[in-house]
Parts: sequence; C-alpha cells; structure tokens
Amino acid sequence: MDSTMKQDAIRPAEFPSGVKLSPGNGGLPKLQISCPQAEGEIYLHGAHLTSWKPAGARDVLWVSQKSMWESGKPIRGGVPICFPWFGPKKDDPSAPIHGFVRLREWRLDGVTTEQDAIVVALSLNGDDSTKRWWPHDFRARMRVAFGSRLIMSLEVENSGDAAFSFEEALHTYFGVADVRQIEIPALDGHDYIDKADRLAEKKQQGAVRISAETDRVYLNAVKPVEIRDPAMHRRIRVTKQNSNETVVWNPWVAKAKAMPDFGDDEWIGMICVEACNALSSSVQLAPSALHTMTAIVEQH
Ligand code: TA6
Repeated sequence: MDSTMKQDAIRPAEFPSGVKLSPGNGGLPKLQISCPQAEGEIYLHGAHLTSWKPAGARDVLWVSQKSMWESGKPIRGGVPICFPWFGPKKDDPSAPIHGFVRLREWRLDGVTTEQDAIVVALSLNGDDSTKRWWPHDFRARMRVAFGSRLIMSLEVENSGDAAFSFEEALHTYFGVADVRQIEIPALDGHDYIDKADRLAEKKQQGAVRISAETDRVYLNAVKPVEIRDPAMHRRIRVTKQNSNETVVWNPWVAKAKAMPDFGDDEWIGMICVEACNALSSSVQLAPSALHTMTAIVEQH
C-alpha cells in the first residue's frame, strides 16, 4: 500500500469510471464525479461538497468566489458540516464556529456506483487533537449520493464508553437568481429563534421571504421545504430525516461586506437552508449508539 495513503482509504485505482481525485482549489484534494444523472465535487477537506449539477441543470449549490481554500479554514459555500456544535461553542468563545470537523481532512473510505448515482463515503475519527476541543471518542461518517437527487447523510457513532450530546448541521448554500424574489412556503406557522433579533422567539407568518439579514432556527421543522426561485425558474426541495430544525440564513448587505471570504454583492445569489439538530434538539448518544441525519435535495 502507498505509504501516503491512510490505512484502509480507498485508492484511486479502485474508483469507478467517472470519478477522479486531483488537486482542487488551493491544492486541496478534490473528488470529481461524473455520471449520467449528475456531476459533482467534494473536497476531502471537511468532507465538503462544493458542487451538484443534475443532468441538464445548473449547479444547485453556491460557492463564494472569495472562499478560502486552506487547511484549517472553512470553505465558504457548498455544504459545510457543522459538528459537534452549531454556531459559537457555548463554553469556549475561542473554539471554531460550527465545530472543527469542517476544518479537518476526512478519510476517503469508498466510492461506489449504485443504480442511479455515484456514492462517496468519508469518515473522520476523534483523536487527541479533537479532544482538545471536545473530550469524547467519536466516529463521523459522511455519505453522499450524487444522482438525479443529492442525498447527504451524516452518521455519528459514539465510540467511547460515556454518553455525550452534540449539535450538527448540513449547512447547505443554495444558488438562487435573486434572494429577494425567493419564497419558502412550508415554514409558515413554525416557531423560530431569530438570531438576527436578539434570539427572540417568533412565529413564521406566511412564506419565508428575504428582505434583510435573515438568520433563523425553525423549531420542530421536520417536513420537506421548497425554495421557490421564480427568476431562475427553479424549485429546490429539501427533505430531511432525523433533523428537528431547519435553519434559514442570508447575511444581506452589511454581514456580507464584513466577511472577507464573501463577496460584497454575493448575498443576492445565495440562501442557506440547513438540516440541523441544535439547542433543545441536541442529540444524546449512548456508548456504541449511532445517529444519522439525512438531507435529500431535488430540483425541478
Ligand atoms: O447557519 C447560520 C449561521 O449560524 C449564521 O449565524 C452565520 O454565522 C453562518 O452560520 C455562517 O457561519 P460561518 O462560520 O460559516 O461564517
């Protein structure tokens, strides 16, 4: 075995046709996927999905032109994996926002062909360096099916001998023509925590529309949601499994300007709709137990 390959990691010679591992932006290893149903890209850095283009369609994901592409820094856009906490770490302001797994290189465990998709499996195990932030033994596995649908599953295993709780999110950035014209009808009536208004708890009146900085954690939000994008003549549907919350985020003008890895005017072309378990929906995991959160994305 090539000494540089991590033990048990799949080797390029074993990839199905249409799959290539090569240096991507910043020289970070990138897996490119091409099959009849879709094309896509995922970086080993953070097991970070950066592109999903169903056959005949435009990319559904959005990535900033100003993103950093550096080990130890998050990619801006695509699907950052937030784990084992969401947002700032409550008891340590010096800890990385949204946890540390999106800053690490994950191991590529498998690339397989299924009936209508190419499936990529990656993993990251806790070690002494992660225990600096979070004193638990865990195995995280990310499984992504690139097909006519995009199926993302984040599995967490408690590989230690003590129970722990964690927060998680698949922090998906979707590309839209003009965020000021989109609607998300299905969250009507849901309670939400407004992170753009002092964490006030509010109730969604009607479809979600974006007309200012929007940063909301919708509670008990388990049903599928659809992003209606009339200017792009597209609807994006997100169906979740084992996720109690849905986060909707757009930084708007001031926040976009304040982020060095986000173009000043890029807020117009994106919306985050995130499968999440956080706050009162943190996941409790007993030793040897597993929890899998899934987000299925379709577009038409
Ligand atoms: O999911 C929304 C959010 O928590 C916002 O509060 C904002 O911080 C966003 O995530 C981006 O976080 P990041 O650390 O990727 O800049």
